[in-house]
Amino acid sequence: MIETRRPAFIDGKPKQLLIDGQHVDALSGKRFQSFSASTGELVAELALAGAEDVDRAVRAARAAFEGPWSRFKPAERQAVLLRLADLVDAEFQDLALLDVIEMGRPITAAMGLRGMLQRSLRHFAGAATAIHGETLSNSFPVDLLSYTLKEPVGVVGAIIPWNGPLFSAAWKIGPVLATGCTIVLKPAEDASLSPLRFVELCLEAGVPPGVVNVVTGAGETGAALSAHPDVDKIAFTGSCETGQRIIAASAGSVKKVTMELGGKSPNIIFADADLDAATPAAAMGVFNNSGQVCAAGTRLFVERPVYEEMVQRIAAFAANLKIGPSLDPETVIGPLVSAKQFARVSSYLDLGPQEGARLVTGGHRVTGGALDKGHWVAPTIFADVTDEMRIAREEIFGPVSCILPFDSLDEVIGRANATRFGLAGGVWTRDIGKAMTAVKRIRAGSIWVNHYFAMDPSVPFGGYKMSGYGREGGAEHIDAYLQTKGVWIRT
Ligand code: TXE
Repeated sequence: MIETRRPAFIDGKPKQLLIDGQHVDALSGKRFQSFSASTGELVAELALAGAEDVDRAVRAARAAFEGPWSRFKPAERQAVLLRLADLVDAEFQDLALLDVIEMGRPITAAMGLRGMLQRSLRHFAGAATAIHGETLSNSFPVDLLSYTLKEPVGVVGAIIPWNGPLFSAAWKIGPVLATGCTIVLKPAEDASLSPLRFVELCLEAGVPPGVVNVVTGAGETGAALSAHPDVDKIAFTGSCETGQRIIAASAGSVKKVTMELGGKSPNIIFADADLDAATPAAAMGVFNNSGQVCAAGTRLFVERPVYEEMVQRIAAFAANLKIGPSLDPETVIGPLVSAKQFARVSSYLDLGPQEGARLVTGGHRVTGGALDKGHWVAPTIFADVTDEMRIAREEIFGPVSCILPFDSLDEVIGRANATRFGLAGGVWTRDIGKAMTAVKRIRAGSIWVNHYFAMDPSVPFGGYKMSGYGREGGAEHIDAYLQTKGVWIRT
């Protein structure tokens, strides 16, 4: 039974910054407001961090990095992470509800993230005691022993988006705690509450003050963090355009940077596929979280012999998805996060028919009763889409699927790759040869075969091409928070 009570963290009090273990106002005293995606109601007033607050947070993170935190043994960091996992689990419903209320993720989907969050935090805990260098051969003329040390990269600035705030916070903070780094986290202005509460739980779990800090605010706050000279690394998830700005800003002090950016991922259905399995997966591969998912399979390529059948099957599936407020346990399609995101998505709803695409279902805002207060878009399918159309090239980040016919393996792989993005892709076939060829030739960081979308802390996730660089999940995730020192000892 899912409880739908208001989490205690939404208490009407202004939310402050969390710097050096203290709740503090912005030095300017400025605040901003966050509203519920479903009801439009004010959820919280939050401190608006300026450059001077970012500087305070970075100083605290630097002092903690060089101070007590540096003396924590790996097993002590592990114990902190395990305590955090327990605290997060005990409070999971409230944490998830913060995202449900603030950014509009449907409650049933939000509650479904519990296992993944637990696995992730326990995975990071395990990683804390598994960090190791190597002993290496060398051919130097005198006898020298050479080996490597893995050391924490230092102060991390993490900037996260609104489409999965709790999960994003955990995947940025987890490796920080595992490796002995410290962090200043900048949540998205539309979804700061679950990251803020998550960081309070870090303190309760025994993370020393200054190790994990939060500065709330909009793009200017993130810009100050990415330009701060004493930040060693930026970990960013968000749009490609903002990512490019952050890379430019971080160049001033040559920060290490990892980028998880957007996508326009292909999902390819061959005629020999199990169409019963492919139909719901292809639909939910786009419509999950109202399409506000970086790896959404928004270019759905269907082989010509089953093309029209699949268009109709997916349209029928989409038309039956329950649209509703995010707190309703029946809801599958919740609201878009904001009026700004709605304006973006509706511009593409208008563009599709103008470009010559066939609107099969959806294509409009859904209103009436409780839905008048937020921005719902009906799951939308455009068929007969061609590669040149902007709806097929640009990330829409709404519940909009573009279906494109194809005739051959070579052709579809070429077209699947004809994008500046390379985050993910899917292939549906019973022919192992075709599947393996597609896996090898699609230029993207994740490929699912006869499935769409899976993530696990043990498996790397990240982008090829303009979808970014660096991986989250897997060994590379931890490695991105470490640097390597080569050591030589005369023997
Ligand atoms: O993203 P931004 P927005 C895509 C998606 C969406 C579009 C716009 O297509 O429609 O981006 O969303 C912070 N320096 N994705 O405007 O700007 C910002 O405050 C430093 C895909 O919300 O990328 C927030 O914390 N930081 C994506 C974070 O960057 C800056 C998820 C992300 O916001 C900044 C989200 C600056 N100059 C959107 N400007 C994915 N990969 O999943 C903004 N920010």
